Amino acid sequence: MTIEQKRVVVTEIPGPRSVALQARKQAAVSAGLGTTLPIYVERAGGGIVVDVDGNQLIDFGSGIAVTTVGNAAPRVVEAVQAQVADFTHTCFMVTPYEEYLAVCEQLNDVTPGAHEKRSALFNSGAEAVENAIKIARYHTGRQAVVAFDHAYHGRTNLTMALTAKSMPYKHGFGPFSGEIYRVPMAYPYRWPTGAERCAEEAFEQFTAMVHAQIGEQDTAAVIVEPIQGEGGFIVPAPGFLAAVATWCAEHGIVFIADEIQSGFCRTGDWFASEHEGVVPDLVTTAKGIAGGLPLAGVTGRAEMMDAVHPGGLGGTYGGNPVACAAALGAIETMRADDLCGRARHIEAVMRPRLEALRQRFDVVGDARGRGAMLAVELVQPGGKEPHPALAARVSTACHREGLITLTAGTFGNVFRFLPPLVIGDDLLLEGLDILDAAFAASV
Ligand code: PLZ
Repeated sequence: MTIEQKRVVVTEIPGPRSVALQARKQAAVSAGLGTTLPIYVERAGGGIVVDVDGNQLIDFGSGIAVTTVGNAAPRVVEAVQAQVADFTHTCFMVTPYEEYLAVCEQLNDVTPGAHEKRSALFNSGAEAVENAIKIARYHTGRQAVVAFDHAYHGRTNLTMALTAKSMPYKHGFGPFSGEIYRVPMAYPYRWPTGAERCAEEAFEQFTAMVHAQIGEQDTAAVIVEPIQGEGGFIVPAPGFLAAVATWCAEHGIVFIADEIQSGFCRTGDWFASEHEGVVPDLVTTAKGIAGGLPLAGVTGRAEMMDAVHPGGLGGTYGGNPVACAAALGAIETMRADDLCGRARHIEAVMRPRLEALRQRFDVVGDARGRGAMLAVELVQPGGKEPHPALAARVSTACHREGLITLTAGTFGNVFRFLPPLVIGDDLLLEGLDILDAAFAASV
């Protein structure tokens, strides 16, 4: 069923039905699961999410960068319906099926680099990251893994160790997996000596720390998000990623790009690494890959991916046939509808408006990102002290008007935008108007 691409607010947000469901949630669901915006969803498509009270909200979140092709995207629906009627599971490790192969072929094709590649499929981003680390350790025979400040890689034990932020991700959940080391990120806006010096100095610190604290010969992998997601949409200073990747290659260290949030057309390229001219050894993918069905992948150099003994990788559900069918429908949509081009168009529409916000309000310290992965960082007046309270106020104001927005950042002070790439310009502009008004009312 197609949904009219129009914002409609008919009750307070959340409305009475959503409020009742949220009360049921409290009685039935672990309190450990938070809610950004407690409207309960009935249907969604294009740039609109319809709730149980009949409100139609503009979607600037895509379920955290997942519904890149839109919710219930036609090619995804068609592929899933056909597959679910044929068979739903056999376990790829027991009796395999072609859809899994086709997704791996697509991943080998669309990820950066023309070298020989192999892929393996999993269920979630965190599981893909876990497996990328397993493969890197196996291939190198080394143990240490280097991650960056502001990194987010997941909520499982190993990926919590890789994730930088304590609250809410790590607090109380230790002890964490060993042999994980953290180095500073080349974060231009907050680099102590200024953005100009950021790439060079961050690279110097990175090499010095790995050399002194771990030893290159003991380092299995460096893992990095080419644009950091949960950590605040931090775009590393230009040249930094390429320098790290080159240095890793010189020392036999596996360079892993975590493209789980930034991949699949989100930043205007198939993968964010491309913009920096970086060819990672291993790439982790999830989120946008399958239009909302749970699927994740590790793709990389054949000699690394094939190093592991048969049976060393796997899982009951990894590469489930229905999720694979969805991925094939989603990837076809990205190609046929040039969603990378759409992401660049969204940037062309949104960036000037975010830049205008920065000019107008001194509490908007930075406007950044790429493609349809954009953000503003909010700070206290007259300085750079993070301003999470303002981010919360602007969020609430947007939500009340029927605009789904997300925050992010180590300090909770980043307002991020991840619209589905199929959103229409009119909804995009209306969302930006709501944002403007929310800032004007909240600052
Ligand atoms: N790597 C770069 O962005 C997931 C987390 C939401 P999973 N980000 C959204 C939350 O609060 O749990 C993510 C990511 C990057 C890994 C992951 C983990 O992916 O599919 O959530 O396991």
